[in-house]
Amino acid sequence: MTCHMSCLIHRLSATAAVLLLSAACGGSSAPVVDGLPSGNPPGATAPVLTRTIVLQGLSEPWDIAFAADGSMFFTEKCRGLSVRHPDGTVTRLFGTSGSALVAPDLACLGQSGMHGVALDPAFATNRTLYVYMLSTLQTAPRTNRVVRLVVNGGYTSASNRTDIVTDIPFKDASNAVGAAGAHSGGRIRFGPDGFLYVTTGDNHNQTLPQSPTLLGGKVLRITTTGAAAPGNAPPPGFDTRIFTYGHRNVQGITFRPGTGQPFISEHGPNHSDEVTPLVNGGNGGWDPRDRPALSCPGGYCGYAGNASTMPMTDVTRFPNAMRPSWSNNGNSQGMGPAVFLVGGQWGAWNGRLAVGIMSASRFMILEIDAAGVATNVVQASLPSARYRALTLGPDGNLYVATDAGEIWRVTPTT
Ligand SMILES: [Ca+2]
Repeated sequence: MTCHMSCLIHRLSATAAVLLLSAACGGSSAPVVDGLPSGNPPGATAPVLTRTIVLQGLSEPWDIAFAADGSMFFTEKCRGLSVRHPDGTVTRLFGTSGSALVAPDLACLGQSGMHGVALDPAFATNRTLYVYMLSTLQTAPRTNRVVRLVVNGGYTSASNRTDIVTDIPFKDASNAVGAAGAHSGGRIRFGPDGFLYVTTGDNHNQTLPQSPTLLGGKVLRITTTGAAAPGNAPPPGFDTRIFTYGHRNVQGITFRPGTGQPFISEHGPNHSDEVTPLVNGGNGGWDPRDRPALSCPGGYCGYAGNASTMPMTDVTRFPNAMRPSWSNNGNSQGMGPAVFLVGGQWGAWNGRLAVGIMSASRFMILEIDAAGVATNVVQASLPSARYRALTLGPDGNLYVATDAGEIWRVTPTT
């Protein structure tokens, strides 16, 4: 399944078409100086992108993480965690049979399975990393977990498995609104504060997003042992691992250069995908509980209304809800991962937010002002694909995983 970098190269124009600004933006499209540390030089232009297929023939790759030496970890939803060595060979480290360390409890059902992967900030010395996975260790109901592992110096074995979060809800059975396994979230990333952020989903369960104690529909912020990060400020009575709540199915989390503020990307139902800057203790305003004005199969109203009657950010019920930077102009197009682009090699896109769209199969670049509002949204000229993972490599390039089983290297030149 390994494809050397020379096997397929497409040189693509990044000339981008300006799309409609979101109704949620309401701002001007004037350039904004947003205090990014590297700044964009006057006259910076959008980069030209060169796409190289790094791996192909994978089984639903879900996330990517790099060590500083260029070793590339990646997950496959139904197989587990592997690493691509700098010479291009691949070792299966943790997961189903054939992995160096087998996880007999790894389950794969619907949208769920092995999802996010993140390396410890001290990986170079402690060789520790983390994955998010569906586990059968708790049989009724099964749960999503965050699992900590240690990888040996040669990247050929994994050991010291410790499950640091074991109680993230999972949709164990189909119901009136969809299949089992839906809405598990699953992106994990270390923030610049050194804590691990874990995104979860609502499981098609009406009670989860606003629940103070159940961890679905949340962003967690935890230590490397799974404890609540000091400083988390959810409302009184909440599980203190909760950083923000009131989410639907958070697929991406990334940290703004210069400020460190986390931004998430989130699926909408039949409307309104959202990018949202997070505030510690904040409510994302998603509340799919039953209500008299709507007919809601199974009590889950998430699909029953529209952007007015079942908003992704319900400012009527929750006046202080965190406002999105951008919503998908009233549509849901399957918003997937997001990452801030960093470095002068990105030209005018340095500091902008890249967002992968899955069902609409496109790749978006958002310029976001100092207040967190998207002021300019363009579509990059990359091929149509279901963009599942976006990760910056230590080489300054962007790495992309697609549901078609490929991992791309996207190299910018200006
Ligand atoms: Ca929201």
